[in-house]
Amino acid sequence: MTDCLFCKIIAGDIPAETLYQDDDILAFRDISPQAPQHFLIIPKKHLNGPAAITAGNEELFGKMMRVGAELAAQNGIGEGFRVVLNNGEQAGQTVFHLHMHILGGRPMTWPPG
Ligand code: IU
Repeated sequence: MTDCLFCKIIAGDIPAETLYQDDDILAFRDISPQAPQHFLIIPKKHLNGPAAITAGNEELFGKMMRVGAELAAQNGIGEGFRVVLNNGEQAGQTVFHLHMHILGGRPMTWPPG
């Protein structure tokens, strides 16, 4: 999508600190970290959000989670990290390209705000 900020990151038109990429996914540090470690895993194919995961693309979601957990371990938070997926404005989604937040490096509280 031409007006999608994360598609522009994938295309290299907007800079990001990349942690990992392959043909399917890209991982990069969040520009406004909410914890000492905060990065995002996104599919290279544009999907609006978690609700766009279907039986036809669920393997992609599994890969996002596997790579997210591996990156958590590589960045020293493998024993304690939070996974966040916001779907829709009411849930706090601001970028409408599916992304998995991985956060860690500080104590987390529950429930989230
Ligand atoms: P949300 O789940 O849609 O609220 O999260 C979007 C995240 O994308 C948010 O944490 C932003 O800081 C982050 N982000 C980014 O890392 N780089 C960018 O260029 C833009 C947003 I725009």
